[in-house]
Order: sequence, then C-alpha cells, then structure tokens
Amino acid sequence: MVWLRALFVIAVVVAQGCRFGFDPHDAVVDGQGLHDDGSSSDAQIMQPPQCGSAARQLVVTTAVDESDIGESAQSPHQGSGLSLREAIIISNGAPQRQCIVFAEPMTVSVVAGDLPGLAAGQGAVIDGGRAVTLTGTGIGLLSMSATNEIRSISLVGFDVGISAQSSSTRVIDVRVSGSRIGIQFDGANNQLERSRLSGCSSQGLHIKDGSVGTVVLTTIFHDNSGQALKVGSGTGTVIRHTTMHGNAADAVKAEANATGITLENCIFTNNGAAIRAQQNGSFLTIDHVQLFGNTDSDCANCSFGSTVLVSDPLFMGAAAGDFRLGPGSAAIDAGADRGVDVNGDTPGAFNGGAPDLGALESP
Ligand SMILES: [Ca+2]
Ligand SMILES: [Ca+2]
Repeated sequence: MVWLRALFVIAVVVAQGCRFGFDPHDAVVDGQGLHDDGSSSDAQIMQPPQCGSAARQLVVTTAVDESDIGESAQSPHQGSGLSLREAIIISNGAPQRQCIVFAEPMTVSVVAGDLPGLAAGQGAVIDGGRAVTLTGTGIGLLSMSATNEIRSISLVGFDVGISAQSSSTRVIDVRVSGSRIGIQFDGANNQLERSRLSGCSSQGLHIKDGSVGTVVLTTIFHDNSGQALKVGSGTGTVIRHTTMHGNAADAVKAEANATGITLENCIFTNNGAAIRAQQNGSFLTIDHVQLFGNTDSDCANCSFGSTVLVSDPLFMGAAAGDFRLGPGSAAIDAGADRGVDVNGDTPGAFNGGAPDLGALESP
C-alpha cells in the first residue's frame, strides 16, 4: 500500500497542482454529515490558490497528530508519515510560501495540544480539498502572520475553529460547526468567503475589538445558539451576500464603538434579532436585505436603507441546511451590484438582471 499511496501523492502533486480534483459540486463533509452545500454553481471560487509549484507543497500523509524529530518535507517520513502538525512546523521554517495539502481524505483529531500557528513571514496556505476534517478542543487553526490562506476544510468541536491574529488572512470555503466560536478575526483586512458556520455556542464569527477592514462575503450562518456575527470596536467591516438563518441570538450585532459597518445583499430569517447596534455602535449602510420570521427586532438601534423585503425567501430546504433560493423567491435579482463575483465560473459576476440576496446566487 505504500507504493499506492506514493503514486497517489505524486499524481496529486504533479497533475493537479495545489488543489485536489474534488468536484466542488460534490457533497461536503462538515461534521454534520454529508450534505450538498447548495453551491452547485461553484459560485464564489475567487482565485486559485497562491502556490502553484509542486516544490512548495507539503503533502500531509497521515491523520495521526504527531511531531517526530527529524521530519522533513520529503518521503520517507518519520513515524506514521507527514502529519499536519509537522507540515505546519516545516512551513514556518521554510524560506518560501508553502501550500499544505492532503494525500487523501482524512479526519485529523488534534490531540497533542493546539497545532502551531501559521507563522511564516511569507504566509502559507492550508487547503483541505473539501475532504479533510479537523476535530479538537482548543484553537483549531491559528493564523499568526499576514497573507495566510485557509481553504476547503471542516473544523468541528473546537473552542475557536479558526483564529486569525494578524492581517490579510483569507478564509475560503470552510465549514466550522459545533464550536464555541467558529472563526475569530483580530487584525486588519481579514476576509471570509463562501463558508458555512453553524452550531456555535457563542458566535459563528467574532470580529474582535480593534479590527479594521474585515470583509465577509457569500457565507451562510445558521443554527448557531449564540450570535451569528459579532463586530467589536473598530471600523470598516463589510458584510455582503450572507444568509443568516435560525441563529438564537442576534444575527449581526455591532458592539460599542463598532462603526462604519456596511451590510448589504443579506437575508435574515428565523433569528432572534436580525440586526442590532449596541450603545454607540453603528452601521454605515444597511440596505438590500430580506427579513422574515425573526422573533425579536429586525433592526434594533439602527435603520434601513430604501430596499428592505419582508417576505419568505423560499429556501429549498432550510431544515436540511439547503439555503438555495427556490423558484419565485423575492430575493432573486433583488441585490445591488457591488462588484462581488457571486456566480463563479459563469460569465459576468452574477446571474439574471442583478445579484441575488443571500450567499447563494440562483442559476
Ligand atoms: Ca511524522
Ligand atoms: Ca441574480
């Protein structure tokens, strides 16, 4: 089997570059079992991974959480193989930007303490190819340097699934569930795209005090028992094309001294409060939103722009986590074009006469 695995690794590295050949139309493993994430158009893949050279790839070959003395990037590896922990350590010491990929689908149980943070000066990429799940209890993945990218991976059960403590970390196409905080941003210009945060007890996403210029696009927040998205003091947060459903507390909460928040092209259904500003927290713009079935306030201590729909978005199957818009949904083509590419490989940035509200553009 060793030779077979080696062949697989070579095939991945040589033939497919940084990403695996997993069809993004396939169902996604997110810790809640298999489901289709509804992004059947593969809508919002923004750009290819930032490491094309096979020489800069670290291929994780074992799910065992180990850290062997003398481990290196190349086979033969020590112990069970190259672990994610070992790959991060090697990446942090490498002179060039590295891309950590996985030889095969796997679930990595983080048991040897938190994984080391991504701390390479040149940044690093972790790409789970939509076939890798991390489980554990502390911080799942930690970004400690600029321009790291974490993509196509699922995290389950952590205190904080992903924590970005530097600037310009991009989190793309991830699933975080069953954690206290799904993702935590603390710094400048961090970005979350095309992801799904669910079943988190405190927040799906917490943008911490002092953060500036955070961007949240095309992401689904559902069935979190706390807030979906909490914005701490800081400025310039942009939230566009999110779907927020069934979050027990506020879907979007601006805390004291959180200012200049732009909120556009979003859907809020069956939450506690949809949108809330606390004390002197404030929004710059709240417009092109759809509201339905929120049990508390739709907008507490805040006000809407001119385009607010109060109607059922007709999700294909919210109970099963399918937030695609059904036929006749008022959210279709109800958005404002803000330059976000919501239809992926399809020509143009959106389908129909205008972008849809929510995270998933209808065909
Ligand atoms: Ca090893
Ligand atoms: Ca459209």
